[in-house]
Amino acid sequence: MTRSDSPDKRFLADYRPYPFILEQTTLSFDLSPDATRVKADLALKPRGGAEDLELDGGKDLRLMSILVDGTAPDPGHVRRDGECLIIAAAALPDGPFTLTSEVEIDPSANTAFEGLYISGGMFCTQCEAEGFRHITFYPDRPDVMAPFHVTIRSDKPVILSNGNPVRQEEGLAEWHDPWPKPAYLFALVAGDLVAISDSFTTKSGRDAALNVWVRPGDEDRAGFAMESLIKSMKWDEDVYGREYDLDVFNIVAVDDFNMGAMENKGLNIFNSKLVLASPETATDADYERIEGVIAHEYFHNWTGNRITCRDWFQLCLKEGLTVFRDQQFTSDMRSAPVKRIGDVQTLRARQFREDQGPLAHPVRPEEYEEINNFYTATVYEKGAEVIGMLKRLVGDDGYAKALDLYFERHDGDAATIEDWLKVFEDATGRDLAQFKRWYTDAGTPHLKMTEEWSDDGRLILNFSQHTPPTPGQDEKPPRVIPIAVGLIGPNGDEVAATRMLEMTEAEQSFTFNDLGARPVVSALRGFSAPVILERQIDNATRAFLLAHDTDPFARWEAGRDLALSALTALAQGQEGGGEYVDAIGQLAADASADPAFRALCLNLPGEEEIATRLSASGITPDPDAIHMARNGLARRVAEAHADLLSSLYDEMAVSGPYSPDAGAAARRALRIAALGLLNRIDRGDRAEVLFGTAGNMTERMAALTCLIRRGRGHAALEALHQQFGDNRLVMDKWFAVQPMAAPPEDAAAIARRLSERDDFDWKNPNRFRSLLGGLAANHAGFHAEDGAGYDFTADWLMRMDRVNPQIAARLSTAFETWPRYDADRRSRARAALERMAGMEGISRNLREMVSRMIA
Ligand code: 0A1
Ligand code: ZN
Repeated sequence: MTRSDSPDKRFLADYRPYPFILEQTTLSFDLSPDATRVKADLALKPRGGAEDLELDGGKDLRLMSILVDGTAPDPGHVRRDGECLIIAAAALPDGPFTLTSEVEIDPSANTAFEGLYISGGMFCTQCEAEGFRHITFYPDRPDVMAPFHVTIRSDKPVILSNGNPVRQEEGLAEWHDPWPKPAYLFALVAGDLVAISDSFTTKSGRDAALNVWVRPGDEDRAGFAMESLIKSMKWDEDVYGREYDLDVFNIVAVDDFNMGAMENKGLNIFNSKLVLASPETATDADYERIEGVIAHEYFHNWTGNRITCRDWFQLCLKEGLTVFRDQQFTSDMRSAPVKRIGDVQTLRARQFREDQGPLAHPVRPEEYEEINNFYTATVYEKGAEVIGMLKRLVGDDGYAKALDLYFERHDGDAATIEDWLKVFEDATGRDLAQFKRWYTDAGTPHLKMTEEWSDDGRLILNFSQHTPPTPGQDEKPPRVIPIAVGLIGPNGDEVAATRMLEMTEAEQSFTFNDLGARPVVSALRGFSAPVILERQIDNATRAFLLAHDTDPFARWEAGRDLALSALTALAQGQEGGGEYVDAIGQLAADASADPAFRALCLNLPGEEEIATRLSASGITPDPDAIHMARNGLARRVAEAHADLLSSLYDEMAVSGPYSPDAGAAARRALRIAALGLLNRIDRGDRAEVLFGTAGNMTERMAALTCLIRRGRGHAALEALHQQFGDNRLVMDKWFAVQPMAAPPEDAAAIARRLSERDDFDWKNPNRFRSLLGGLAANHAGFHAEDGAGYDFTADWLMRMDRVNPQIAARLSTAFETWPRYDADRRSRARAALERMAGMEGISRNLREMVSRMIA
């Protein structure tokens, strides 16, 4: 694709600095639901020669006036061109000047939740990536940074913006943010809010007031978010030496939010599901996620805000690094091995899936049509993996040195991946030219390993790497792959501790000498690189590793492999599973192992993962066969270990008041894993008792899921609705679990019935995601042979696209695996995609996604 024949695309290669320097941004808001006035004074200075001034501004901005140094320019020098306002160079002075504009906007009509909008009567904003252009005319690009001074008039009692408060009086607030920032970090909130408050003193003695703002009535569910914030602030000082830099840090919870949360400077705005938690309404997973996302947004203050991205192609610069940091934080707060295993599961479920399909793209893409479509698992999660690999290659000290240099050298900058890698090169003396391919080349490498043993005690490991082509990238030169390997002797003792092999060639061998007896190889320990490891290994060896490996990830992986090899065989009508059933029983009985680890091992791989494994080996997955194979194996585990599971279920009950800490959550996780298996043979009796007696949402949701799976969910669903009908977050779970746990053949019909309810408030992103995401999570249901899952999803995506294109585009990824299924399913999925593509007035967001998927 060349640039000239794709005018809708943006290309990394076209980057050019903004021709003006923005020295100061002064904004004044007069808030009103349908006629908000925004006045902007921009202190600008030309960088060099005479250039037209181009400002971004959506068609939804009503321009009331425009002045250059206080005077209206000749109307012939001002024009609007698409999403731009252009002031001709002829109308501008040679030196510094102030551009003043006034616009009117209608927040009440903003259903896309981008820019200034209203949620539950509260004014709030979302400006990343390009929302600010729906607020005022502005150079809306991350490399244009300025200090902001903001005055807001509103009758709302609480009025917030970025930075430090300057003036607060009835009907008016003034905020000043001294740290230069790009427009995407701007935020404003005005509403009837209450705060829970605390404070933090940084290590150099600066006091910061902390507030978590929620709607009145929600205060008692905000405490955990505050605790998480304080832990994050402390951790970033201890581990990265990063201090907070303003007098206040505000967090606001809003009900209508397209994503998880947003790191606006000093004023983080959160989806309320990532703030509000109580034992009765939130699960252990919700608590862990809240802690992690609060940390993530806080960590952005340095990795994202103090150092931002030069352009949106560099998104992984802030996101990959900040995800990496929040993963480190969670490992420190909870169990590091369990966190690592969870992260790998997510990576495989979301990023490997993306990489294997039509939406594959590099961690740093080189072109896009709609940047909001690139907030992906590849940019975020693979971006974090790439940093993990860098750290493994340069070592902990090298990483610490490089990060210190990064903060020192780039504070206040809008930086690039080149800057990032240069810092590592300068701090450690390493050449990272080949490593950079992890950023530029899409696709998941397949890493093949074979062993050669000779009786003189020598073991040779032969590796070869190969990355399948991805859209627009046929050739994949070899990458640097850190492969962590350990060796286990036949008696189960480790005979060689973890060694980091550094593969740089397409094929490469590594030798281990002086070994007494042939060891078992524990490869890719800690998941040292985001690759697909292919090795010849029999089930006995897998079971041996599951019993003896000293690396918890590799140990879990051995069990996973055992399960997957059984499930893929069963799904193809072959025999299998005996070794898995035996080995898993031993592990479940091992009281010395962390309950969370045992729970992870007891949970069978999901149907989606089985399908992915089959298709990676060139086999067309049959969703119904997979569903039956998985059910069958789970039932065999339950039958073989009924007594053990039943005693685990009883023993793991946690007494006393609920605590979301890792220890208690681990016990509940194991208890629930046992329940899920026992549910296959006890007709749902345990689940029914648990649903009625549990005092926490973790166990109640698990019990509810079990009941639905046994066709006994009706009364429990009624009861939950009775109790929590007015709690949006609980009702989101209620909407999600029904299509998710339904028998595949009913899933689409159930989703459709739910979508007809009055309380299916579909314009609320959480509610929409619950229902459509719930169906998409039911693998055999979404991919039902008659196409009902595809049709239902396409119908609603088209409806949503007119209201909120970002959400429609995001959920369209339900279709991203369609090319791997059989011809019938493919033609039904393609028809649904084509129906969407042909929709009149389709948004740029959805159009880009659908056309990439059909291409
Ligand atoms: N930067 C945020 C993610 C985010 C991106 C886009 C949004 O609106 C379109 C909202 C949030 C983060 O990484 O948490
Ligand atoms: Zn982020």
